[in-house]
Amino acid sequence: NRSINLAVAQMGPVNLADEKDTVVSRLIEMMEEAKARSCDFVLYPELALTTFFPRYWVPEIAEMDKYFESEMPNERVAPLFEAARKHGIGFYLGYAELTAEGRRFNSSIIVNKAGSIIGKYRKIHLPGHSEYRQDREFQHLEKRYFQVGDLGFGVSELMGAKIGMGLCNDRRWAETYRVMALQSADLILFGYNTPAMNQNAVEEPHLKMFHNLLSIQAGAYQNSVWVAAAAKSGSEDGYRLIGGSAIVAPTGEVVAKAHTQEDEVINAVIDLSLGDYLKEHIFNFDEHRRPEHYQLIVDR
Ligand code: CDT
Repeated sequence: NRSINLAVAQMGPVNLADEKDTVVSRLIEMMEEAKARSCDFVLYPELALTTFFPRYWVPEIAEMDKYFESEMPNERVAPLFEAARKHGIGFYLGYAELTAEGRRFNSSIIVNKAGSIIGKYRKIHLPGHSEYRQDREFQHLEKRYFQVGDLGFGVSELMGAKIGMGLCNDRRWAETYRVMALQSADLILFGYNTPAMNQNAVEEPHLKMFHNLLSIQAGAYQNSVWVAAAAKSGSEDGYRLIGGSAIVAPTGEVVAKAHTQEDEVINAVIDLSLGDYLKEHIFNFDEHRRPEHYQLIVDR
């Protein structure tokens, strides 16, 4: 059978004062834990190398450049790529990307067991706003610091699987999963940073975790795919992020879940054939989808 021993490396907080070298050491430590459990692949969070800086407003966007990577790999993250080669483990890493033309993206990559980048994604559903908002207790400035991704939702072939990527807010949108499932994705990976505090007063705090799990469980089931999501969690300089990193089967069932808000590795051996009966029957796309009635979805 086709299977992958998949690790999800949830991270505790990264504070403003934390150096990237220290963060990379934490990532390597979790990779070693994954290696000790014979894992093939490690999923790290969104913006894994830095604090979740879009919560801070600065007048000049270039003031945020220190949080961006203008090369990948680069000197500071090279030890992570070396560790992947040494241990024979692939990984997904979320980071802020600054291109040579000065474009900024919230990006993720898939790196294979030989330490080579084989897939790249730039976040498409950017939440929040682009200007400082006085009416908000908490800023969420992803629309200020990042452009909408221009690479679409693709899939990469690795470990005998078709693997797709999204980042954080993408996991809440049905279209994200469906576009990749239509390319026969077996596994969809997300890194996330979800603030624990209410952005609007009407939402109960417990709904943050409910909606996190609801989204990835529904996405998995309705598309017959495995879904894994890795949080950056805990209190970053007083701003709390939810944990709840999880691995979800194509049945929609959670098969592994983090229980802390710290650096924590969870893993599961995922059988890539598990969703086959769903793909053949209830979610047989060719048999049962009716795209001629879905036009509105792409028209607006
Ligand atoms: N990082 C990220 O995309 N976070 C969003 C917060 C939405 S509230 C503005 C999320 O969907 O979890």
